[in-house]
Amino acid sequence: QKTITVALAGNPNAGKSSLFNALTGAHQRVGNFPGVTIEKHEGYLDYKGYRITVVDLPGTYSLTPYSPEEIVTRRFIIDEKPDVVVNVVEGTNLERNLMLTVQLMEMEVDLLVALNMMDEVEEKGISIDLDQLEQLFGSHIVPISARNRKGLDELLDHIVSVSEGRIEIKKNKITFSAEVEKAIDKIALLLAHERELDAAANHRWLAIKLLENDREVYTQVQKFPVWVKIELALQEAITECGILHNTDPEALITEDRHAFVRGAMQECVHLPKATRASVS
Ligand code: GDP
Ligand code: K
Repeated sequence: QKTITVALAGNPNAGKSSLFNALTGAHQRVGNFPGVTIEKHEGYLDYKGYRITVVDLPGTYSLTPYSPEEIVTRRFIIDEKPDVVVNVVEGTNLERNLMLTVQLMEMEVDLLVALNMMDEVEEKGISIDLDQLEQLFGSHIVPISARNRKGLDELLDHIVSVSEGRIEIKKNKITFSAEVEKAIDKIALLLAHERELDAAANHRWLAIKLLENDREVYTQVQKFPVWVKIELALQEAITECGILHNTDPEALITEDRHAFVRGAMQECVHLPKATRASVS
């Protein structure tokens, strides 16, 4: 039987467990992620000739290594290489949720966005320009309501299409500030020439993480001969960002992500016009 592995990622309360339950029903088991006490919920369903395994990753706001949830999430994505990552996003709380979407985008995975709580989005009269949002994020966006089991077949069809390569995920990249981009390019190139690094490693992502002072990635890369040169490039980036922006690369990267998300919100999301109070 053909198989597809799907990982669900999203902010706490985005509706991941609801979606997980709606998809896998009784076919679930609970284990642990390696090395941590975080529960791993795994289940499966059979759909159009595929056995689709669904792993519910812990809820996270970010992909920094500052909480076990975040470490588990990104390790799973990097090490287990799920065929599709479904980012469950709360449609009524898009701005905060899209900050994680951006970071998943940076991992250059095959990403689908399940825009959840569409019932509430409609009830509140929020309009979301899905086409434009897809353009900006380079991922397909599937509106769903996990609690009402709406849009699930569309989501599953998308999952199958992505895994069969019939839907192309554009893997858009955010453009960070010029000094950060320069440093990313330099460090990524150094990493590309490091023979000791795993051939499948994502150089751009590692470079971004190093500029963010990511201690996990630091530990990983520090043992390579190329580290001396990377350290110089990092120092140079810190100096330049200090002179030009009065801040460090880490803060600049976060600001740039926020700016990207805010721009997307302005372009794509329209809150209802204030309705006149009824006189009843
Ligand atoms: P998780 O933390 O991401 O696993 O989120 P849950 O699945 O526990 O959902 C968080 C809350 O949102 C719960 O109260 C759910 O009942 C509710 N919820 C989930 N999906 C939907 C939906 O499509 N529409 C609405 N209105 N509520 C939802
Ligand atoms: K929950």
